[in-house]
This record gives sequence, structure tokens and C-alpha cells, in this order.
Amino acid sequence: MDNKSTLRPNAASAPDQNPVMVLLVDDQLMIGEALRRILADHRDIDFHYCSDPTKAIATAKEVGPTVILQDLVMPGVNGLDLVRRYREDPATRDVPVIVLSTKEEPLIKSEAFSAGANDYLVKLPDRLELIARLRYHSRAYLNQLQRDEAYSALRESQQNLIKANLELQRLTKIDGLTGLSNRRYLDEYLAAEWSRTARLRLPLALLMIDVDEFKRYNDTYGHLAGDDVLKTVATAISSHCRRSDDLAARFGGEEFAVVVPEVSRDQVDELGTQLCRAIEALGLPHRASRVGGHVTVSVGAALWIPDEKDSPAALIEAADRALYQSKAAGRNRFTL
Ligand code: GH3
Ligand code: MG
Ligand code: MG
Ligand code: MG
Repeated sequence: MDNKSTLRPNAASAPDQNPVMVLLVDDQLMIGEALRRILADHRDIDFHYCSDPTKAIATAKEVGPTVILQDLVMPGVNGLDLVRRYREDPATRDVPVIVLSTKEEPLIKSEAFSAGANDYLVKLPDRLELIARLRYHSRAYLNQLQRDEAYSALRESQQNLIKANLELQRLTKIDGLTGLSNRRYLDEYLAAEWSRTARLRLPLALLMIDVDEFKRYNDTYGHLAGDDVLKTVATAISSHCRRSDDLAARFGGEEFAVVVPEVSRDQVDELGTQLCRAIEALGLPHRASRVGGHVTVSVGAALWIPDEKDSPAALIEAADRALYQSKAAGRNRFTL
């Protein structure tokens, strides 16, 4: 590439692919005309002119400049105040502003930069320098916009990642078939509640629920129909655990467990009895059941104020023994 052609400012060389949208705000029509002529030959530069400083912001909102050329001395409006207003308005806040002054004056320059200007040129600026600065500021502005977009895309993907992780975390606690908590989370929750209620000297209850004659159900209706029963029973169980501290879980197979902290013996009694009645009342046909014509459950519960020295396994074992008693007594019943 030869140097002369890169330095010659004409449309054909089009050295910059980014569009430069210039807005000149200057009360002197002569300046407007002069700059229009200077910039006319450049295909990448789109020139807009506003001679009325009171309309500068409105015009900027229409034009969407990538760089503003701003006169300082205008009737009725202080150019520096206008620069400050660009900085306050969200539409123009980040648009580069080149202040045009009639003289090279350090104090005015300093004030212009303090007001939020990005650059300073003396009228009438040299054509080459003006174009170079317009392109430079415009490119910096567009690059910044691109970085902002890339940044918000990054933030969005980070937020999606966080959401996905939370969802993953949630899924590790859930039983895939029934949507109740799984055994792993039940153990975790029970251990935590065991310690908490032990510390606070509060009662903790555990209910064990087992579907009656479920092997016969599968044998009669098939495993997939059996899965549907487990889902329906699970929904019925969780609808009876309305207190925020209650936790319903699939213990394994056709067995479920409910952790109920801070509860009285009467309340546990009522919950266990209700669960048996509610599931029988679902009216799910089970013609092979020796308990009756419908799907039923047996429930056992244990309740006491835990001792932190003991393990929650003791509570599970006691609830299991009560469940066995319900089975032995004929099923479809509750034992505490
Ligand atoms: P009981 O009244 O004494 O509880 O009798 P039961 O037949 O329910 O008990 P048993 O332990 O003999 O059989 C449990 C059955 O539950 C056997 C097993 O195939 C079935 N089962 C366990 N998990 C699932 C499951 O995820 N889906 C289906 N469809 N069946 C399951
Ligand atoms: Mg002026
Ligand atoms: Mg069982
Ligand atoms: Mg069973």
C-alpha cells in the first residue's frame, strides 16, 4: 500500500468502514456551510447541522450522532452548559463531543473538558485533522457500544449459567418419578431438623407410608400403571403437607416418608389418619387387593424430642416398626 493514497482524504479511499454521523451545533450558518463542504466528499461521513442551540438535544435524538461538534459562543445558550446537558441525557450521555472554539485558550479548554467534552478544536480546523478526529472519536464510541453489548450478552449468559446451576441443584434433590424430594435430600433434611429440634427441645415426627399390596397391583395392571399410582399417591401426600417445614419424600420403591417438625401427638395422629382416608378416597381401582377394591396405604409414625447424641435413624426405625404394625393389623390404617 502506498502512503500517499492512505493520506489523501477522498471518498474513493474510504479508509474507515464505520459510519461517522456528525452533528454540528453552531449558530453561524457560514461555519455550517464551510464544514458541510469540507466533509462532503467523504462517503463514510454523514453531516448534520443544527444552527439553533435550543434544538441541539432534540436534533441529536433524531440524528443519532456518533460524534458532536459543539460551538461555544452562541446567543442565549452557553456552549459548555449544553455539553453538560448532553452528559445528563441518556440519549447523548456517551456521544463524544468535540468543542469548537474561536481561539486556542488553555482556560476554556480546561473548562470544556471538565464539562464533559472529549476534544477541542479551533475554528476553522484543518480538514485532515478534523476528519481524523471525527473518525477517531466516532470509532471509539461505536467500539464502546459494541463492548457494552458484548458485556450485557456475557452477563446474560452468566445469569443463564447461574439459573442452570440452581435448576441442577434443585434436580439433585428431586425424585424423578414423583417430583417429591428424593431419599438423599430426605436424609439431609431429617439430619438438619434432628439437630435443630434437639437444640431447641422441640418434637420431631416422621411418618412412613407404604402402598398396600403393590406387587399385586403391578402384576394385575402392569408396571406403567403402577408408576401412575405412585405419582397420584405422591401428589395426595404432598397436598397434606402444607406447613412450610413439612417435607414429603419418596423413601424408595412404593414407600414414602414425611418429616414433620414442631408438631403435637394429636396433630400427627390427625395427619396419619387423614392420609389413609385421602388415598383410599382417591378411588384408584385395585381389584387384586385383599384390603378392598381400591389402592390403599399403611402408615406408621414416630414422634419425640430428639437427643443430639442419637441418630435420626432411630426415628426411621421406630416409624418403620409402627408401619409394620399397621400392616400386621390388616393394612389401610395408621399407627403411632
Ligand atoms: P404390602 O402390602 O405388604 O406392602 O405388599 P406389597 O406388595 O406392596 O409389598 P412388596 O414389598 O412385596 O412389593 C412392593 C412392590 O412395589 C414390588 C415392586 O415391584 C413395586 N415397586 C417398587 N418400586 C416401584 C416403582 O417405581 N414402580 C412400580 N410400578 N412398582 C414399584
Ligand atoms: Mg457561535
Ligand atoms: Mg414396601
Ligand atoms: Mg407395599
